[in-house]
Amino acid sequence: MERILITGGLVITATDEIHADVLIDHGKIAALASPGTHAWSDYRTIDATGKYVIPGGVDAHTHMEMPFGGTTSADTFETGTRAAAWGGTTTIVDFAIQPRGGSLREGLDTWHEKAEAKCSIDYGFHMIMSDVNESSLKEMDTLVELGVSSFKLFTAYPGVFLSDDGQILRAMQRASGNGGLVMIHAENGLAIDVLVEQALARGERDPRYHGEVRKALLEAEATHRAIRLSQVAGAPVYVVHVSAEQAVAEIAKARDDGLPVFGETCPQYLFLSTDNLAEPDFEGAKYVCSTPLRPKEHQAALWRGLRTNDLQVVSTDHCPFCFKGQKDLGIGDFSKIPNGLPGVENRMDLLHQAVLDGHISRTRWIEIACASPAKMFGLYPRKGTIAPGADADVVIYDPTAEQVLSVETHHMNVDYSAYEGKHITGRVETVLSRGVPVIDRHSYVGHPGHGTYLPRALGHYAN
Ligand code: DUC
Ligand code: ZN
Ligand code: ZN
Ligand code: ZN
Repeated sequence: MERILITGGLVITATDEIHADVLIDHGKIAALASPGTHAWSDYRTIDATGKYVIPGGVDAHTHMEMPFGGTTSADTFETGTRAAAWGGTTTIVDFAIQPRGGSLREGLDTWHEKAEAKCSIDYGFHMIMSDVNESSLKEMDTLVELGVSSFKLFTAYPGVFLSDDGQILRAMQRASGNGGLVMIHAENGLAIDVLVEQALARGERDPRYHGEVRKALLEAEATHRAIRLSQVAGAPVYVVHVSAEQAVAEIAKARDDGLPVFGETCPQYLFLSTDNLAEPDFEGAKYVCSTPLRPKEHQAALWRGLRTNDLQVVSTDHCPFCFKGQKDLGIGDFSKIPNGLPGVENRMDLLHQAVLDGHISRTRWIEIACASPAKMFGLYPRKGTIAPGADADVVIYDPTAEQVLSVETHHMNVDYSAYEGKHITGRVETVLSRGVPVIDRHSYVGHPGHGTYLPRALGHYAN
């Protein structure tokens, strides 16, 4: 059916809440109309009475099929994008990885092969630069032209991903010329490696020590350094997966000084803590990710940052590893636990719960989960809003349905839920991707290959 009319719902965008009918034609939003004023004769109706009509979620940070620590993240593009759709996300931006000693183009080609004809929803790529040199710096310009307009660099993981300050400065200078955005994984990886070695020598081997050696101060230090380098380069910077209160403070200070500095946090830092990392019988390994979970006291600063727009985006850093067969690589040595948490399916629900818990408003929910990531990464207004001309990526969300998050009911290809047993009020009912149903009243009706590659424009960031 090419024409769809969604009637009776409350349409929520980053800026407005209005009772309106949504008219969809040929995969695009055609119009928003006063309820009952539609003029079409040939269309399918979706009754959204009592429901929210929201833009599909934009998850700007996922790792499908990512090689890490001798294993590979458990969701493929097929399983991961299907799970995303179940959770009301209709766009992901995943991270292609430049092989060390190889080119950006090689990395991009590899990720295209992984994703091609597999995705249920639309997808784009960022590029992880693990080898900054003359030739990869030049290649950044080409990548921007190919729609890969953002580049992740690491101050962590020496020998694998770490770039030194000179390399980071050069990449930022290049981005300042070509309009690309440098994203930084900010943790002082060299200092962390010293602390890892010392902890293991003391016999500290359990998952909870992962949180102790990856210190908040070392996240704050690397965040500060990235901000200063970006200032010298005259380039914007986007700090990924911010978890420490002190790192939020660095970003807030820079923004108060008028610098184009942006921050992302993730649901795991808002809802989980070092209490989870300390779970007995190696269960803490389920919660090992980097940056690490922090003591609960950090959460207030993250919520505040989201309210004050010192943090602009919540994405998942979805990087699932099974407890059995993957996380257990680190039994007896926490530093060998593959880093990452599953979450691509849970983000929209957890943030809706945050609305009910009083942390954020409904429009802010849509802003941090849909509109801001789309703007930041050159997908707006095609993605992230409900407005004439936008892709009809639309979620019918039931704000009163009750659900309990569990491995028994989730669709991610991983043998545990990081939020097992958590009660959520609110549930995705129907999901359209470019006007095509992917989830229809709690049934998956999509197919691999519906999702298309999204070449992205340059981001437009409003400070
Ligand atoms: N952090 C994770 O937790 N997983 C993948 C890479 C990263 O930086
Ligand atoms: Zn038609
Ligand atoms: Zn990272
Ligand atoms: Zn990541």
